[in-house]
Amino acid sequence: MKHYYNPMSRAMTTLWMFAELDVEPEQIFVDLHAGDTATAQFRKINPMGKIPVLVDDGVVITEVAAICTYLADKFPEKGFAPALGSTARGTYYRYLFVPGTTMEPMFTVKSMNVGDYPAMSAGFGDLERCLATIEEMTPDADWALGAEFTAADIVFGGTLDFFIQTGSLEEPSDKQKAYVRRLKDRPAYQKTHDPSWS
Ligand SMILES: N[C@@H](CCC(=O)N[C@@H](CS)C(=O)NCC(=O)O)C(=O)O
Repeated sequence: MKHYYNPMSRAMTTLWMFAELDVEPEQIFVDLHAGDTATAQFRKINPMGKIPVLVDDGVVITEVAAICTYLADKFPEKGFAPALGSTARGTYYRYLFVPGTTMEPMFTVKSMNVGDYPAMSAGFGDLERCLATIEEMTPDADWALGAEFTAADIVFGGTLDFFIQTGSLEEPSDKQKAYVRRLKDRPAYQKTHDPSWS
């Protein structure tokens, strides 16, 4: 498996996933400032010119959530995904999908100071609804699915951490801060995140 990454990017979440699984792929450092994602060679792998990218047996997997979901399924013995067909699986998918479909576009729109837009037709709604969703989904204790830590925490928790750290989520609640603290206490998080992120 080849993992295209840069530790100061969203690829820190897939790096973290590998560390949680205790799996070591071939790591390919991508220098964002040197324009590595704009080369014809890289665009052939990912036309979006984005990292992280995972290549497994010639198959290209892009998107943080897709890579984490794929890895959780590839190493079922590590217990990072609930059983197929269980109701927990439904909750799990929600935590995997909301970051990319709702949190990412909402905070991007917020950072761009876009004026009025039709929130009813925008899939990510408006900031108030998005913040309420994040608050409701943030676990009071333990992890997204209860006692078991899963890829849902890496994708949802990693995205929450990212937007708190970048200041996009301006006033995290006590519950959100406590959840992110629990994530940061994990050895695999500490191994893969620059100390300035802690
Ligand atoms: N939706 C993508 C976003 C990935 C992303 O935005 N990556 C940024 C770094 S944080 C990137 O590769 N930017 C390089 C570029 O656009 O050239 C995912 O979830 O993987």
